[in-house]
Amino acid sequence: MTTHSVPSHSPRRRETDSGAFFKVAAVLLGLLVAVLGMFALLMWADARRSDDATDVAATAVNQTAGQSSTAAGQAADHNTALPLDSFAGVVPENAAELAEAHAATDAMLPAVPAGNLVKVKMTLKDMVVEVAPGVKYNTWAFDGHGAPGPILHVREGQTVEMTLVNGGSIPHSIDFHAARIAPNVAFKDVAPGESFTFRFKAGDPGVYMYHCGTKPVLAHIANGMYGALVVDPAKPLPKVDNEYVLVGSEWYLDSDGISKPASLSMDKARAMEPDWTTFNGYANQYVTHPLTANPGETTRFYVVAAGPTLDTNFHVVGTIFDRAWVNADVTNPPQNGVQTVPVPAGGGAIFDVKIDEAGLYPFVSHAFAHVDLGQVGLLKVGKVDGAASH
Ligand SMILES: [Cu+2]
Repeated sequence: MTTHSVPSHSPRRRETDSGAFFKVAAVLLGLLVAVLGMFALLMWADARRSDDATDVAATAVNQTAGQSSTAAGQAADHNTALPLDSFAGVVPENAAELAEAHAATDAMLPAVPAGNLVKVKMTLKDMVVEVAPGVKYNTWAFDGHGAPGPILHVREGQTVEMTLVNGGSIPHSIDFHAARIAPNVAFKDVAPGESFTFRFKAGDPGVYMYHCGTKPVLAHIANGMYGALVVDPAKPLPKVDNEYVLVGSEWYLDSDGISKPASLSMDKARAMEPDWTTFNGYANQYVTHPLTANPGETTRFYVVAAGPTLDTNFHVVGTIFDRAWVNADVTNPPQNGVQTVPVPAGGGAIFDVKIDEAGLYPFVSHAFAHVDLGQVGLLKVGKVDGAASH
């Protein structure tokens, strides 16, 4: 009978093996410690380098701007104490009156300029804007527009010639998501008082974000440096009756902004704890001054989520998207019969709704904390009285 002998070692042999094993293990462990030590050293050096970079940026900003010193100072301070003071919903007593008096940002999509070359000139400026009734904020934004910047509209194949004039007190830049271009060349920092012109071909249809890309980008976007560019496809989308552009964004305040303008709270921006969230820069502005449509018309919304960090979960109460070009991919057929579409920070999407029945149809970010903070408006269809449902 054959037996399969299990290799066995004498006790003596086992002892020897285990001794050798421990020696090898000790050597390997030593090597591991050395390698980990090296990694730790490299990571520490890297952290030091990025801290230094932040400090350099903060110093540069501190030297050149008054209100920016808070943001930049906080950018270098990593010891954020939580919880952070919230100014969410804090408005003066006459807020309703102020909201009524506020001229809502024009959300209508402008016409496409004629010709193959579309010249765009924007001047960046340090300016105070209102982000909610009676709530003032120190932005770095676009002269004549505030935040967001102008809605740009071109057709696929047109060339955009962008001239950025820096009328602010620190360096800024402009980054077009619609462009295929070397960012280190085109999206470079422009010093205060300087201007810079570059061109790109709008070869990819959709709706795109543009924004300042100067470091720290979180602070520059949070301070209002963003906008939307619509690129019509060469083969046009179905014709609709109304076209509106909505740019979602959030605001992080270091004070309530009532007795004096608030500036950026970098701590809150990092913690993603906004005081206000808005469509086109001002909380609830289209609740007081609704966008309009007639019964039976189709309305198209071009939505960009500028962030700086949070998404906009776009939904129109009382209807369903007949067509939704998710991620603004207009080279493929749209989705049909969709209720809510997340528009990611830095992304865009296009929505068509045909509404037959007169009424007040709220459009929201269905992440409802955002509705509470101001990211809600109304599409008023036909002649209606009364208050909105949401
Ligand atoms: Cu900037």
